[in-house]
Parts: sequence; C-alpha cells; structure tokens
Amino acid sequence: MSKQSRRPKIILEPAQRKQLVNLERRFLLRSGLTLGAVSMLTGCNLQDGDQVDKVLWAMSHWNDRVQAWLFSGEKLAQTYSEDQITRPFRFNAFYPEYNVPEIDIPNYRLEVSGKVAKKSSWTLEQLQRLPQSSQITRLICIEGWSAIGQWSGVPLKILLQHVGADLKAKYVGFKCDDRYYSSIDMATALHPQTILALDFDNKPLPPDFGYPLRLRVPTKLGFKNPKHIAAIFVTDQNPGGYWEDQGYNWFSGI
Ligand SMILES: Nc1nc2c(c(=O)[nH]1)N[C@H]1C(S)=C(S)[C@@H](COP(=O)(O)O)O[C@H]1N2
Ligand SMILES: [Mo]
Repeated sequence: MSKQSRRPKIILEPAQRKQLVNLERRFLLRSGLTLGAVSMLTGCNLQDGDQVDKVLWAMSHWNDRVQAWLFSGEKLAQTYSEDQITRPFRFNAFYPEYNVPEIDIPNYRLEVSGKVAKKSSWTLEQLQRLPQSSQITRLICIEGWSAIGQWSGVPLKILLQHVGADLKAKYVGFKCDDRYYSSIDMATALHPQTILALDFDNKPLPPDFGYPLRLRVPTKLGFKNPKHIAAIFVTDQNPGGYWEDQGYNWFSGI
C-alpha cells in the first residue's frame, strides 16, 4: 500500500474543512502525526465527519495519558534561592483582584472526603500541626508569564496518609471558595513538592494568593494550583477543572 493511499479520505463541509486544515497546521505538522495516525490514536473516524472538537478533545486525553506515563514521581521541579524571588509577586484569577473572596476564618474547615477511611474536617490549627515543607519554585501561568515565590505547608501526601486515603485511586479533586475547581493525578498528589500551602513568603497566605489554603504543585502549570481550597476529595472519576473543562489540557505538566 502506498503512503498516499493510507491517508483517510475526508468528506467534510467547507467550514469543517477549514477548521481541520487549521488543526493540521497547528498540531499535526508540529507533532509529525498524519491524520491517519490521529484517527488510530483517538478512535475518531474522521471519515464519518467527526467534529474537529471531538478530535481535539480525544487528542488532549491521549496527551494526558502520555504525560502521566512520562511523569516521574521522583523528579523534582527546579528550586531557586531567596534572592531570586519575584517581588512584587503576580496575582491571577478568573476575576479581577478586587473580587478576591473574603474567607471567614474562625469558621474555616477543610473538608476531606471521597475514597478515604476517615472523612474529616480540618481547622487551620490542625493543619499547622502536621509536618511542614518549604519550597522556592517558579509558578508558570499558561498566559505567558512566570514568577518565583516561596511557599510552605503540609505535603499533600501527609494529609492523604492521615485520612487513610486510597492511594491507588486515580485522582484528587479540589473545590474552592470562589467556585474554582481543579484536580490532579495521584502520582502528582504524592509527589514530595506537592504541598497544601498555608504560608507565602514566610507569612500566612494573603487573600490575593489563596488565603487560607492553596495547592502548590510546581510540576504543573499555574491553573492547576487552586487557591482558597474548601474541600479535597479522592476519586476514580476525573473531576476536571475550571479551565480544564474549557479545553486546557488536563495534565498540564511542565
Ligand atoms: N481559587 C482559584 N485558584 C486559582 C485561580 C483562580 O481563579 N481561582 N487561578 C489559577 C491561575 S490561572 C493561576 S496562574 C494561579 C495564580 O496564582 P497567584 O495569584 O498566586 O499568582 O492561580 C490559580 N489558582
Ligand atoms: Mo494561570
């Protein structure tokens, strides 16, 4: 069979055809994949007029699996020295800074549920009494900026062990006080640099940067570092995320 004849014949509407041509330019040429390879990897039968959206989502899910497979639970993200810290640090959220949520601290409880032996709620003091770990790492936002900061808090692995989490479960999900949500794979949740940060720059997290509790995971892009965490749950069903569900690649490892 000649190389040419292995390419699927695609019958598409002109608008779809244009989308597909763009897709091919953006994605396939860069990755060296042909449309034939894409239909094999994604199970999308391009000949049946599958929507380009569907193909892209399938590509992204395939990409998640490859990234998860390549991810080493041991390899550490780069760390920096104190004099490299970015000051002032940069704020980002899906709303402007003046809308940062106000959290009622005396009543604050972190809820932990899902595939755990002990469903529980935690006060900040209880979290502060768990072993702490500190890091100076770079937060990289998909919008094209990055900043080096210092965070400290409880390694997520320690909390998961405390509540008797099923460490063979696939995902850990996070719900935030500003309706934001996100989730990570278990290998990343157990990574030594994945922490539930209570402090930023050696002081309690300021409201802008996620008071009272945020996830700091330097092996992933900024949007997978939820701030103002209210609840954590362990699950086998991918909980998605605020940006993830709008098409940003779910794994987003760096
Ligand atoms: N609760 C919550 N967490 C969030 C966000 C948000 O809008 N709400 N934005 C994310 C994005 S896109 C980035 S880049 C980082 C920014 O963190 P920073 O404000 O500490 O720089 O927070 C992430 N966590
Ligand atoms: Mo971001």
